[in-house]
Amino acid sequence: MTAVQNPGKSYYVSTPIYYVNDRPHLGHAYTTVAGDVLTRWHRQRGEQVWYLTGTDEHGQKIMRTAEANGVSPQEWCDKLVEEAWKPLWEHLEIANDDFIRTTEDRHTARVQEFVQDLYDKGEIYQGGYEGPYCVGCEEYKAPGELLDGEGEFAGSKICAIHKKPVEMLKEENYFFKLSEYGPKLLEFYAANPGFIQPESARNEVLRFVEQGLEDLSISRSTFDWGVQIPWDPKHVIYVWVDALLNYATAVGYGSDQAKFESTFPADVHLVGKDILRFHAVIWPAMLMANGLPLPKRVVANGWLMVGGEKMSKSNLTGIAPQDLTAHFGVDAYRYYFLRAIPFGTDGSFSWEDFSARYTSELANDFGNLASRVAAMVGKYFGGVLPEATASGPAEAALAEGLAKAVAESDEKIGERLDFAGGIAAIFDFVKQVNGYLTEQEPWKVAKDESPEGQARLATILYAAAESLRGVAVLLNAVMPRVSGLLWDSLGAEPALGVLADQRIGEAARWGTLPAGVTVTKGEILFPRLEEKK
Ligand code: ME8
Repeated sequence: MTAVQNPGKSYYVSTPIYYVNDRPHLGHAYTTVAGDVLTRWHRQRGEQVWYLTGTDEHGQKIMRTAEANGVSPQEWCDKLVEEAWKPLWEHLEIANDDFIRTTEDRHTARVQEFVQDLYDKGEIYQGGYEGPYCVGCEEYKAPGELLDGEGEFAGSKICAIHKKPVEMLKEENYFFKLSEYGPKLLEFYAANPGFIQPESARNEVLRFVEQGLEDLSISRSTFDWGVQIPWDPKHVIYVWVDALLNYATAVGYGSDQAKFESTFPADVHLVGKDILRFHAVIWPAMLMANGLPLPKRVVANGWLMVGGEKMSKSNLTGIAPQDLTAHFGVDAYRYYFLRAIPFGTDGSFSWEDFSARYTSELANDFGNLASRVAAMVGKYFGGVLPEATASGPAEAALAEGLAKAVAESDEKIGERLDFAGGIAAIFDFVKQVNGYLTEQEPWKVAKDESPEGQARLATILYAAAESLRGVAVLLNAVMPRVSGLLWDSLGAEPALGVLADQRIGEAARWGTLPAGVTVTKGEILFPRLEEKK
C-alpha cells in the first residue's frame, strides 16, 4: 500500500492546522511545542526534518466569527494569523519550516485538482444529506453521539465536545465513497500496528471502522466561504477535506514533484484526540483513493483540561500561553507541559504544580548544578577547565549514567514520543551528577594541596562539566535557550561548534569537552520566581 521510502526523504512532522476563529490557547501550544521538540530531536540525530504547521481558514465557523466582527473572512484570518498565531510560534521558539494557510493559492488550486481527480475516478457522487451538524467540530454527527442539553440548552441535542446545540442541516452535497474503504483501512491498520498511537486511540479507531463507515459528504452549498468544487461552483469543498490536504499541498503536491517525493508522506501527524478520526480514517482513505502513499504514524495527544472539561476557545483557563511565559520563561513553559503530562493522556494545568517543578527540578536540581560547577572551576582553576588525570570508578559511573540517559531519551523522545519519560531520563542523570558532587565533596578535596589532591579536584570538576555538556545536548530540543546558555557557560562552542549541531548519537562520548576551555558563570538559568500577581 505505501510506497517504498525514498532514501533522501525528510522526516516529516506536522501539527494540525488550527482554526483561526480565535487566538491560540494553551492546548494549541501544547501540540505545537511537542512537534517542535520532536523536530529538534531528529535534527540533532542528523536527519533532514520538515516541520509544518499552519492555519485552517475556511468553513462556517470562521465565516460566522468574521461576520460577528464586521469584517470579511479573509480580513479576519489575515489579522489573526499575523497578530496572534505566527507571533506566538515565534515567541515559543517553534522551528517550523513552513506555515501553510488554506486560503493561499498554492493550496486552493491543488485542492481543486485533487477533488477533480477523485471525481474523474468515480470516487465522488452527488446526493443529499439531512442531519445534525456541529459548527464547532465542522462535522455532521450521528444522532447517537449527541447529548441532551441542560439549562439554557434544555430540549436541544448538544455536541459532546463543544457542549453546544447542533444545527439540523439539509442540503444537496457531493459524497466521497468512504464506505468502500473500511476493509482496506482495517487491513492497513493490521499491517501497520504502529500507525495510530497511543494504543487507546488505535482501539477507538478500530472499533469505529469495524462498525462500518458511511460515505462522506465533501461539499457544502448553503454558504460560500471555501474552495469551490471545480465542476459545480455552487458548492464549496467541505472544510475538513480542504484542511487535510494541507499536508500534501504544503510540500509540493501537484506543483513541485521533487519536493513532494522527498517529503511526503508524513512520518508523524501530531493531532489532538478530538480529530483523530479525520486523520486516521478519512485522510488515509482519501490518499488511497488517489493512489498516494499513506502517513507512517498518527499520534494523538490527550487534552489539557479545565474543571474536568477539554480546554477550548470557549472554555479557557483565562490564562494565555504568554501569561505563563512571562512568569516562568519560554524554556520552562516548553518543559513543563511535556514533563508533567504523559503524552497521550489528559492532564490539568496548575500554577502550584508548575511552580513546584520549576523550583525543584529546573532551578534547584539543574540550574544550581550548572552554576555551582562553573563557580568551582572559576574559584579553583581560574575558569579554565582542567584535565581529568585521576579518573576512577566514580567517573566511570557518571559516564555510564550519561550513556544511559542518551539511550533512554533517544528511544523515548525520538521514537515513542514519550516526552515525559525521555525528559525524566535526562533529569535522572542530572540527579546523579548532583549525587556525585555530594559524595566527592570537591570543596573538601580542594583543601588537599598535594599533587594527588589537586589531580582529584581537577578530575571531579572535569567530570561534572563533561556531564553538563551531555545534558546541554540532550535538553536542547526541549529548552533551546537555556541549553544554549549552558553551552556558552561551558565555553564549548569554540571547540565543539554550535549546540544545535551536536549529535544525539555522539552525546555520550565521554571526554568530548576538551580541557582548557573557558568556563564562566554566565546568566542564571532559572531565576527565582517573582511573586505571582
Ligand atoms: O481541529 N488539549 O483546529 P482547532 C490539547 N482545524 N490539545 C488541544 C486542546 C486541548 N485542550 N485544544 C486544542 C482543528 N488542542 C482543525 C484541524 S487539521 C487538518 C485541521 C490542539 O483549532 C489539538 O492538537 O480546533 C487539537 O487537535 C487541535 O489543537 C485542534 O485545533
